[in-house]
Amino acid sequence: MSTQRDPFYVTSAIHYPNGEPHIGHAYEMVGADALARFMRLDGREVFFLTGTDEHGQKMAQAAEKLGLTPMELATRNSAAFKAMDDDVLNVSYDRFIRTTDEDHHRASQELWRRMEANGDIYLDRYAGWYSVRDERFFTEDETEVREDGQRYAVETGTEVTWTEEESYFFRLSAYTDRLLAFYEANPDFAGPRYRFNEVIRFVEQGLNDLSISRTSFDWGITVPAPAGGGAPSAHHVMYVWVDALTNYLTGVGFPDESSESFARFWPADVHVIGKDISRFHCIFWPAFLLSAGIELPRRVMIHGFLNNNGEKMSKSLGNVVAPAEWAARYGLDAVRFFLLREFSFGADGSYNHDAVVGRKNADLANNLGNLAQRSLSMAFKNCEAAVPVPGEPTDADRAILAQVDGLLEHARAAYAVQDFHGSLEETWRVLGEVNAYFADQAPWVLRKTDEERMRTVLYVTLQAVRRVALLVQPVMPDSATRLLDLLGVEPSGDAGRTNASNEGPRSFSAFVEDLVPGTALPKPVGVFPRHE
Ligand code: ME8
Repeated sequence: MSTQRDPFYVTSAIHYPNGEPHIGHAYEMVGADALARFMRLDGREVFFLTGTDEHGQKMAQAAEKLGLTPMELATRNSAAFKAMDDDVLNVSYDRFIRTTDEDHHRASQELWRRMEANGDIYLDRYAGWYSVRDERFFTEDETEVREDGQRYAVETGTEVTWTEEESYFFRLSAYTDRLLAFYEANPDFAGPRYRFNEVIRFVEQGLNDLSISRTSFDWGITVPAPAGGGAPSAHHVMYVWVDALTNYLTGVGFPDESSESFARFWPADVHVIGKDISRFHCIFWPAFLLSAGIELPRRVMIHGFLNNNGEKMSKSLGNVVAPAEWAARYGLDAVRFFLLREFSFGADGSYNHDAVVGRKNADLANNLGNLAQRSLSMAFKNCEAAVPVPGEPTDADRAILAQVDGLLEHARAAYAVQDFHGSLEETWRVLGEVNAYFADQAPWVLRKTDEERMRTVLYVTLQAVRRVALLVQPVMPDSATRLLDLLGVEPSGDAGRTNASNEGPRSFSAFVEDLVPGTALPKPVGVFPRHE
């Protein structure tokens, strides 16, 4: 009988397919994917949702400029985002949702009905500033007129336009106190703390009601007819963020709350999003759910922005890097490793060629690749191509393995708060210790003086490499798998992705197991090449 595994529901943001995906999108997907893979390997039943956010004025305008219908543009670029996940980044999502999917329309309308039934929606007129680029309303004092005579949003620097139309409103103001009480009771609801604090400070100033429908264009989900009868005086489509946030419910079966999937996976464990959309996820989203009587997600992880050499990426600066170009230049796993190792997920980060090559050569080729290749080659040549039979361990052997053994618990604590960087940093600190051990013990000298001791040192080193390889699978799935193959570690079969494309993950339950002496080893080949 199989025991039911503990569910874990993780989502990325859904991306606007008004253009092609860039490395910022890739960064988010790599983080969310590492988290999903980690939890699967650690025995959780994972559902990982990603997709594209296809409605709204930005999409409608972008399509018009290209002479396409919004649906044509969405379909074309949504495929580009999916191809990035499938063909470039090796992202192990379980569903790729499009907000134009039929079930998503039903889910969004049902959420709307519930908020309305709770008395939180009323009809009024909106008159104010709107940024199409940000799909966001701004009050006058959040904007400024610049030298060119145009008005811009101060926070995001995007142009705003005067918008005046009939609109439905959500009584967000009524949720100020409830949200603050919720944050207080759930200090880990959002992370990192400094970004959560920004949200809290904003709510403490008091919230205004939110315009949640538009009438000046029709590319969106139709607002359901008012429950009390009577039709609205204009054709309303939902404000794109109402429908966008609802994707997290649709993805697991809402509005069918009795569905097995919804019961199992809702509330979401982690929404992975970028810092520019923290208010939508930490304020609007919980308020909508409170209104609709739906449980709130457990956590929102707010990652920083990735810049190019310290500069913001933008089409006008011409420094937008295509993820596929990067993966082709450095190798996908080196890129994934760099993105999660170089800076902490919550902070902003910057990349440049030298930094990526530095990580690839020092951390991967030298510290991990060389150690693996040297210990495996020695075992292959001097121990009949098998895992060596160790003698009695010394204090040095026990001490180094104790450090390696501690890495799994460290990783669990780190991944619980999406601290991928912290986990990798500690893993590479210990790997440094293993390298020092290997150099001190000098098995190539022992080969001539004390063969049993040589075998023991090789066994201990391979044991350490094996545990490190197990732990880095979420970050570098292909390279880690190849290394585990070289170490003669059997795939566990039950820890794969749901829509499996790569075979052979080994679950963390194997972490405490030992290499079996005498297991045949294949001829070793380098897994982490140097960047020349
Ligand atoms: O905001 N570095 O979509 P989006 C890191 N559709 N992350 C970045 C980034 C960068 N340079 N640029 C963007 C949207 N991102 C909405 C989300 S969710 C219900 C709706 C991140 O395509 C950004 O913070 O503009 C967001 O999390 C994601 O990429 C999608 O951005």
